[in-house]
Amino acid sequence: MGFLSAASAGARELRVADTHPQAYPTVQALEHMGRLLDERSNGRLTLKIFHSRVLGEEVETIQQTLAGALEMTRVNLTPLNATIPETVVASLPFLFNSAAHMHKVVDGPVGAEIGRAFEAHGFVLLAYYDSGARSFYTRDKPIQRPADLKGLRIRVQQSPLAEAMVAALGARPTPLAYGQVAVALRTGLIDGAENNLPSYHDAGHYQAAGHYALTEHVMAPEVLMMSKRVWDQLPAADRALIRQAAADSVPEMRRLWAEREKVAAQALADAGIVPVAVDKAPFQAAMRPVYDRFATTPALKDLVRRIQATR
Ligand code: GTR
Repeated sequence: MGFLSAASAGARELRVADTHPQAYPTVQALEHMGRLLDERSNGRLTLKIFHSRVLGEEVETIQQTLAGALEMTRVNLTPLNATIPETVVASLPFLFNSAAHMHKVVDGPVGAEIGRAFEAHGFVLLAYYDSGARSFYTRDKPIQRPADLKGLRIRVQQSPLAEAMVAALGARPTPLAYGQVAVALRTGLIDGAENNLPSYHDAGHYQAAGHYALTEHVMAPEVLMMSKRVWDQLPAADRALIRQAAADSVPEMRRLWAEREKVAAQALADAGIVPVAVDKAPFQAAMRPVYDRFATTPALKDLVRRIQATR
């Protein structure tokens, strides 16, 4: 008995939630991280992954993580906008001009600064993961210019910024949890939504909304974060192991993501869906008031400027 309790001293299972199913790259990256942590701690630190939103939608797992009832969650940056003001910056439309630009920013000083801002709000940022670019898709008619969105009910993530972005394009923003989008599209509660190709395909949204316009308006990354309440109770050596395993899951995630973007495009083509290129300039021009409304403080404006200057 004495031996057993000594051997398991400090053992800790860290629960992590993800909205996506097991085969999705974010969950695969968490599995990779879990293997690294397990190996490097000799089985003392383990990840228990709750995928397929069994612990709830993103706004719920964010709250559970804040409370310390859940150790970690993997969410997109945008549903954090109302909680962590600095996340707004990286969720702004047409801010990143490529995946390479986004990588350079999140891997550099601006990414670290946004990461530190999580701590003032009860979270510890462990990793930025890829999320490609989000584009609009619709049920009934294709979108070629902003005027085509006029009056349409477009689902957005639960974020004031996401709502304002869609409103600035003349559509009616409809905030819904991710798990409700497929049914809302099927039943006609909404006319369209916006997401990257892997999510559009994986969640079956393409089955109801077959017109995908390549607006590529938002490139907000995914984030893996931990509850600061839990973090503060961990020994420094365990924190270092967790940070390192999370960092080491990033290259794996990038590889899986690039692969998945191709697989999704092919599967969609097989289903007869070909994303259509659009002129992005008028979409981008419509976003000026959104920048004015959300990048308000000198600190936020400075982050925007530094991201734009990152080459
Ligand atoms: C996906 C993202 C999810 C979730 C979803 C959404 O691209 O990976 O974490 O935020 O979008 O639109 O709700």
